[in-house]
Amino acid sequence: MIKVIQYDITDLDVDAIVNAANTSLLGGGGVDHAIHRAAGPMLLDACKKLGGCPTGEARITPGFRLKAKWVIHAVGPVWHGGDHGEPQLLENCYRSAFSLAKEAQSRSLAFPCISTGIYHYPKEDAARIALKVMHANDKDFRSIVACCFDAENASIYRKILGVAARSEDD
Ligand code: AR6
Repeated sequence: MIKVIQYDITDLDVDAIVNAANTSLLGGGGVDHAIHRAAGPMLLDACKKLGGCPTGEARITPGFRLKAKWVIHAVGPVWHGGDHGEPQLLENCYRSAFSLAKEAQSRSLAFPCISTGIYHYPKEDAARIALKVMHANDKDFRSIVACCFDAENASIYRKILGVAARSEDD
């Protein structure tokens, strides 16, 4: 089941949360900063051992102080106008995250709106890609959460999914 909520992903009680990371995996701003702050310094130590991650791929670490058991660090593309492979890279990044979540036997998984902040991917285009990959994996999870931080993303996701705002309470 796919749910849309407007919330802080670091506070979610799910098996795994996805981070919108960069290729260094060594932290940054936005949701990456929030996740590292909430998980504690052991997360950075674990990330250092991974040696980075190419754009369009993902890596997994424990969640340490988070409620989530796992953090899946997915590297979305920076938006450079759309003809530099951005849609395929964004799709690959969601697919990689799902595949790691399955390997870790996660049944519930939450995503931020990858690439739509500092990386400036157009929100509606990004949401369509995210929801397409979420639908393709829906049957393998008890709950897939599109965890939007801003009202604009939440409303875009709900519009595409065709659900009313109160669906987050379902
Ligand atoms: N919970 C859920 N979503 C959040 C939170 C939160 N606590 N905080 C921000 N968001 P961004 P990107 C939303 O910029 O565009 C970092 O420096 C935010 O509103 O975090 O993929 C990394 O290290 C937006 O919708 O990630 C990379 O260098 C979404 O998360 C770079 O930013 C993604 O915004 C990645 O840029």
